[in-house]
Amino acid sequence: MVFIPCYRCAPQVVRVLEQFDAEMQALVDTVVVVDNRSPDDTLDVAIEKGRQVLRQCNYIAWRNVDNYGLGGSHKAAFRYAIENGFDHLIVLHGDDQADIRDLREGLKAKAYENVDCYMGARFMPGSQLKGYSWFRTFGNHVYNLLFSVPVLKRVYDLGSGLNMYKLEQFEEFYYKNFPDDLTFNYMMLMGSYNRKQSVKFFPITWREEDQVSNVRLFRQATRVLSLLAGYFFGRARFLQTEMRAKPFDDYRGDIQYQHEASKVEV
Ligand SMILES: Nc1nc2c(ncn2[C@@H]2O[C@H](COP(=O)(O)OP(=O)(O)O)[C@@H](O)[C@H]2O)c(=O)[nH]1
Ligand SMILES: [Mg+2]
Repeated sequence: MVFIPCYRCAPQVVRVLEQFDAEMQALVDTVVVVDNRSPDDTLDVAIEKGRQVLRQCNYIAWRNVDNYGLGGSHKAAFRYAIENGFDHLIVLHGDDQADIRDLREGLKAKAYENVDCYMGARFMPGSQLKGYSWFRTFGNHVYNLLFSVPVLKRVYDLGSGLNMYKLEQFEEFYYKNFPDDLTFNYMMLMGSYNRKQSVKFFPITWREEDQVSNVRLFRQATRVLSLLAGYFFGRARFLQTEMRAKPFDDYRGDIQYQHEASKVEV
């Protein structure tokens, strides 16, 4: 199952859905657009585009029941995928910074088979950055190194917009208390290393064109440092603490549209 988190990215999600050429659609089973209650027409645009272009795979578009943030959207997608018997979950950001086609060779070669977390990386040999500022690139390298210390493994990205997870490892909802905001990925990665899951990075392309980043850089940078310190000193105990500003009992979406492969009415 491919999960596409979206928040106010109508112009970009159209291009994301266009990334799914016939071969890509055949390589996946179901594409799920998860709209985190965007105030604009992101969901409508995604429904219309998906209806047109995703003919060879199943397609679902839902609106989160509440405003769960990016991390909470992940939780909703993981739970849905597990409840519906999927074996792998691919995360592809809805703002068209990453490209699903960077997974094509990996999917064909089943490179994910003996890996729990197959992570797209923007900062490793073979990665390509287009329009990404030197300042953010530098900052990312520093943070990757800092997070490499407690896990004793080389971290090439703390959370890009293209990742693949083996769901068997995520059936237990141990990540429920992880942050619901954009720092979710950092804790998810620390959690994976802490649980001795196998993590493998692969190089991706990443572009910054008309995307509006919702990351408030310095606020997030300090928040992330405090999470790192928490993990460094607390390890498993820290990972069990409540990291959400506003905890939810469950994470669900209201399906607004769905169709099955090649049963599209036009
Ligand atoms: N900021 C933010 N992004 C969300 C949310 N829900 C889903 N997303 C999506 O998460 C992705 C990453 O967010 P973005 O602001 O681009 O972060 P960045 O790429 O790390 O700078 C985008 O595809 C958003 O559309 C949310 O509640 N807040
Ligand atoms: Mg983005």
